[in-house]
Amino acid sequence: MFTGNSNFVSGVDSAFVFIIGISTFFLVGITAVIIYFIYKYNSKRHPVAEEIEGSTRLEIIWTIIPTILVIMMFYVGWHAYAPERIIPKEAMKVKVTAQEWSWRFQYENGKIADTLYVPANKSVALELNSVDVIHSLYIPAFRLKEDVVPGREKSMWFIAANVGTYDLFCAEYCGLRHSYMLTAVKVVAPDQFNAWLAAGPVKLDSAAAAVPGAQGKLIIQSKACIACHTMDGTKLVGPSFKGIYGHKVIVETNGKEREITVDDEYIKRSILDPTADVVKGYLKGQMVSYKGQLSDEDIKQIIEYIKTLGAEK
Ligand code: HEC
Ligand SMILES: [Cu+2]
Repeated sequence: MFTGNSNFVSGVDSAFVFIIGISTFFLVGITAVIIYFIYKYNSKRHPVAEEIEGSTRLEIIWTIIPTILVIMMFYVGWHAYAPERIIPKEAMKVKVTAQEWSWRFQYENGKIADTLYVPANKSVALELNSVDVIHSLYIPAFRLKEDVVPGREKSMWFIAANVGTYDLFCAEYCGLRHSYMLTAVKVVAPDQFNAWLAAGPVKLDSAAAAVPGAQGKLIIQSKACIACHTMDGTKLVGPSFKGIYGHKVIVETNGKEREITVDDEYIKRSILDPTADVVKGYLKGQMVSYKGQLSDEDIKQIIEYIKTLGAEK
């Protein structure tokens, strides 16, 4: 259908090569003339300065030729970039939420993932939202980059040509863990994509699922909880899950501090209503509710997993 990994690659690459080509030609040409003049008009050879008249012919040439070249560069660039603004109506919509410091992709059926799954050879439109600062969604292999600005509706689209995995990351320095905003676009065959979309959160086969907490770990990874929570005791945006189960934690409830023990009910409340009990030392409102995105069964699995994460804090 087209060369390169997306429908925009050949246009953007041609514009790039064209402009770099012209620039290189002039860089080499002008440098050569400078060196030649340094030699030719050296003061030893030309001790007396000489006055020269202007040359109308030369001036016309060096005005017209660069003007034509600049217009050609504009045309090549326009031709490559203008189609990025025309989003096809039939494109599959994915809502993208950027947040310090993760990406969330939500599909029309409500499925949420931290990796952008797309079918090959189908137009995909990304609706870009930021809940905090300015981020920038960059997929180098597709030659696509667009700022994600809070309070502004922005979008981008593409057709991925080849099955494969490509980097997707934030290209706008957005704070301390900006570099954590690295994930992938997974381009898969259309029937494989439909199967993925129809399936709920990823399920393990029975042998792997028998390991305590295995399913919960997968959910925590696929729902991007790990953008803010670690399993090894390191604090990120939120507290680490290591050793919290069965231990006491100081939370603020309705403005009052109280001590509670982490149990099933507390974890469930933390996930569905994160602002009810805010862990001391962390900011209220950083974590958003996962109501409607996680089933009771998912939450049970997450709790099973947290239980396996060591006892010491
Ligand atoms: C944007 C960052 C962010 C994401 C994403 C996030 N959380 Fe949180 N989480 C926090 C913060 C901040 C706190 C502490 C403040 C509070 O209690 O609201 C917290 C608190 C918690 C607590 C209570 C921990 C304790 O030590 O008492 C649990 C349990 C929890 N989160 C689970 C989850 C799960 C499960 C997910 C994914 C489905 C998730 N979080 C996604 C930021 C996040
Ligand atoms: Cu960012």
